[in-house]
Amino acid sequence: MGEQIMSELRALLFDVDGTLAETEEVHRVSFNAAFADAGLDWIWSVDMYRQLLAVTGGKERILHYLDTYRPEFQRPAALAEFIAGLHQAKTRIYTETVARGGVPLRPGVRRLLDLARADGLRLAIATTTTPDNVTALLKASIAPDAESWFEVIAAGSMVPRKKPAPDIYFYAMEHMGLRPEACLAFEDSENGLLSARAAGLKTIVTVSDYTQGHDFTSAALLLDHFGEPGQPFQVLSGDAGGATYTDLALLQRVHADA
Ligand code: XBP
Ligand code: MG
Repeated sequence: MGEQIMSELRALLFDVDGTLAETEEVHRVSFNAAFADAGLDWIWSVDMYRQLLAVTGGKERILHYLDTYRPEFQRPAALAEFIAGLHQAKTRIYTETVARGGVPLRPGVRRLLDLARADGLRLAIATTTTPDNVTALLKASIAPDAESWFEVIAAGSMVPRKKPAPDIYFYAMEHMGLRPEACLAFEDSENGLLSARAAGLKTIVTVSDYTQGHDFTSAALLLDHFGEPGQPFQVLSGDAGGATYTDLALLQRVHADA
């Protein structure tokens, strides 16, 4: 029987969109504003965007939209540059929107970050979104110095393959010098869960507005949100041991469970 590697919990690796905050609706509105500013009649409805989120990465998502829904669109010769320009415009709109505030953290996120920092747990970000988007959200929704709370902010095209590939999680752990056994990942989507699991990480999932109905079979614990003392979470699958909100004891329990 191989020796079971039992590491202590050293680090928490957080996804961003849908996990730290319900940002995808702001992304969707920003995409539509960029399309309109470019004189394009592309409008991504909520239902359309829910489908498009199967593809991670905004530039990849735009190409997927053209391939799948707009075969008639007269593609410019320099298509990659055209898409990159649209995406840069979208990112500017998104970051300006987020910087104005009004995109709150999801329940329990701030409390969990504060508990982790007080306990000496190391923190990292592992996200598909563009780094500028992370900066805008952390500064506006957590604290002006919040970027320094995270040892690594692994984001977007820092890796060759986006989620569901594990690359972004490997990148974060490599920069922290940690093995997956010493970490927990936090995600909101099927692609994110697949990515974290492929990197060998136990993962807690908090379902978000756009990821209801995804396959979360391999989640160590599935919740509707992290909960607060006065706002109990709902356990959708897994064993929270009777806890009604996420605290370090629950994280330690999930991490220790086989
Ligand atoms: C979510 C994504 C991103 C965002 C849009 O990332 O897949 O593509 O939807 O951001 P995660 P960009 O859940 O891993 O945080 O347009 O910058 O890609
Ligand atoms: Mg996400």
